[in-house]
Amino acid sequence: MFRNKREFKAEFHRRLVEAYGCEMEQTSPAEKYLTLGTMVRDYASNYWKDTKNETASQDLKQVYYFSMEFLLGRMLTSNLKNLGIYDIVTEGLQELGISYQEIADQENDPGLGNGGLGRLAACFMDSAASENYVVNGNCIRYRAGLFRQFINKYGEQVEMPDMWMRIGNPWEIRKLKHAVDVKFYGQIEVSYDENGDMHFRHRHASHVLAVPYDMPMIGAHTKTVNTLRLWSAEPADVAPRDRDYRQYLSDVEAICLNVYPDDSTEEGKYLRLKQEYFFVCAGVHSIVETHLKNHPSLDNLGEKVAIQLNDTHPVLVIPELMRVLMDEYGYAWDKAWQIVKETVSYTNHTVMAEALEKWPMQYIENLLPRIAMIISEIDRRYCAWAWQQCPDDPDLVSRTRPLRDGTLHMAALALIGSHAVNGVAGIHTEILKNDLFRDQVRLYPHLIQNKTNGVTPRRWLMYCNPELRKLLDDTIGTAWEKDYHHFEDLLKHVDDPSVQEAFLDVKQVRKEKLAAYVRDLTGEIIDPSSMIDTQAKRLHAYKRQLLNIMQVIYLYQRMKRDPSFRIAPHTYLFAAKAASSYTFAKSVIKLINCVAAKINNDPDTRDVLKVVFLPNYCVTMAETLVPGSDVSEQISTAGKEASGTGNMKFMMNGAITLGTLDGANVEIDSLVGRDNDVIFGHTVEELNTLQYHYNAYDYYQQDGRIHDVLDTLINGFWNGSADEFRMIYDELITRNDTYFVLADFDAYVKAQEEIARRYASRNTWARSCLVNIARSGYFSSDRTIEEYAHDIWDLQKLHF
Ligand code: NTF
Repeated sequence: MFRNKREFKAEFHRRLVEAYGCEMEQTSPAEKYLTLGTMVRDYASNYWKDTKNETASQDLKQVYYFSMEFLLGRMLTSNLKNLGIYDIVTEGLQELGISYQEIADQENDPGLGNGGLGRLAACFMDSAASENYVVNGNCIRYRAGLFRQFINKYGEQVEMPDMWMRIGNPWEIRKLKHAVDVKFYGQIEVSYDENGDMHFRHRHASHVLAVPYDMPMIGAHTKTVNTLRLWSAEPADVAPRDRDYRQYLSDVEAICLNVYPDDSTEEGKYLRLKQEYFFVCAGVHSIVETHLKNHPSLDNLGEKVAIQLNDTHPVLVIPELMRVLMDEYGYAWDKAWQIVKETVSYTNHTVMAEALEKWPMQYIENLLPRIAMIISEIDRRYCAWAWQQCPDDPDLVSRTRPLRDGTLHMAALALIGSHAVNGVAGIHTEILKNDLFRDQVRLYPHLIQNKTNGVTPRRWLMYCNPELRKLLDDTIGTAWEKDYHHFEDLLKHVDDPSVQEAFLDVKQVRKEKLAAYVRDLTGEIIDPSSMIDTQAKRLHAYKRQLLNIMQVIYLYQRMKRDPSFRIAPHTYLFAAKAASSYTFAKSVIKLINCVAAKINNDPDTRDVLKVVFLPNYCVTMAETLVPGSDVSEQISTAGKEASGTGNMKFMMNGAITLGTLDGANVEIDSLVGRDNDVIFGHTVEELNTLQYHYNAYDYYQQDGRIHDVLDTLINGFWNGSADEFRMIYDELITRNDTYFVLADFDAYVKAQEEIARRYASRNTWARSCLVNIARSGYFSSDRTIEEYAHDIWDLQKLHF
């Protein structure tokens, strides 16, 4: 492997010519990217091998993080910087007359997720490797990603396939030797041996071959390289039984075609269940295979392996591991159950009722007959046990058992089969304990714990905002880069005017970069000296992008009506994908775009008010959007956003949170104090009372601002059609405003006024931003991973 710039240049040149059979100058940027990516992967391969060997020789416990999503973002820069070879490579390329940026821009974001849950998994992979914990990912290799979002001339979202691997994926390695046979459908034949023991044979199954592709997860400034294993479905070498051959091929193909386009509602699709079992079965098989290479039996599996279930999507790990232990390795039920519970733990990421997965048992009986038998037995044993625990509350059993009215409740199964369950922010965990899983807390008082989410400060500060990194290095030294506690060293400097000025300069540079990005992407010109206020996250009613755009409409109407009223220049940026079947969310996107089209073209207001919707929000966009924003919109209905992680990224880059007391905003608020954020709106407790007497129509009647804003939704003001946004109007008025948008409107307008007031005093504003950065160390995913390792996984670090 290359050790310096000279060797890098020679090797890069040699590899390009050998791979493409032409002069280096004739290769395309994509070919250069693939070559460079492959070189970097190979560079990491020695460390990768060492990590595997050392894990085995130190007989270390390792974690498998099962997640349907890993929203990695581009890997090239992150890998180069984590490996410490960024300078060698970029300078080497420059000497060869090649632009690094042009090469880096060839990389597509891997289409392996939806939103927060998948991005969290990616931050965890970075932190675990960087902290020398052996944590491997287990996921699906989706070929067409989620979707690429495009906005048409009517302002509507259009979905296009995200063929992210079209140019190839240099990071992955196909590992055919570890392929796994996964069985669906068929029947279970039961027989008894001479001892009376039962045996189960899966007959007439439809076989699918799960082929793993491994991606290295490279730690920063360490030799630890973990594995993200992506499973790909291929036709098996077994004749399909009783089914049409071409149908079989297309059924297999469908399994890894795309990510379910929804991170908050469960569509209940059969294919989704197939995906879930597919990657669970393959993942469990490879864990067992690896374990048995180094240990004589599976008796100590729970001591050497931890399996983390990222939400309920992989919960079939519980019955699948039972199946393997009993049917393939002859364990009795009780011993197998003990091993499963020791091994498995579960993270809940949402309390939204529609997002809590439920499956008709009939689907499972049909698709996974042996798994269905095991689930029924788990349910039967659970009922018998729980009945004895709480004889005073006979209904408790029926409220908490996994099988209710022929439906499998995945969260209930996860709770029973795990030794630890966690929420993702303080308030969320309290809601789990006091509300969603209240009954289970009676049965297992110590089961539920909190692990507040985090984000990796490498991708989300050091690499995406080098200007801020330099300011921190110059001000407090570099200790914060390796130890998140040292972010707080900045507190000593927040009152220093020269640091404040330097921060404002950094922000200005980042805002100019963002403005250029917005112009290239949308053609819109935004003013980099205006206050840039950003809401970037999936589009969902509870996140209330609607409240945000309503406030914009209100400002516009007020300025139109009263020429003496003018705001300081504001730019409102939105970026959000809506699930393809989520009509309401798509309607909000259209509203934002229609509002933007009108306001941005109005000479009366366009110098002070600008609205831009940025299409196709993704990790790469966030890397420019977050550092360039002044205000971080975190305005979900209290109690609905489990944590949020965008809030942490904005904070880390010196944006001020404008938010409700929801998710991790609560912790941000207690860390920075009310002088350094703007909090508004009803609290969870207040909403718990208000819900019984809430009447949205009263707000419409009594608040002229709300009245005027809502009327534009049904009078054709935005695009000439009176019915275009009636659905939104009806949700607020006829359906009584499920997410209390109108109840929080007044407070939100005042909060916007407050933040504008603060923004006007540049030095106090800068001071607040610095306090936010200083306090953001707590939200490093290095801290979160330490807590999982200590409290849930009982995991030791790898020593090199
Ligand atoms: C999301 N959940 C939550 O909605 C976010 O608040 C949270 O920050 C992330 O998880 C990460 O914990 C989901 O995506 C899902 F799928 F559970 F709905």
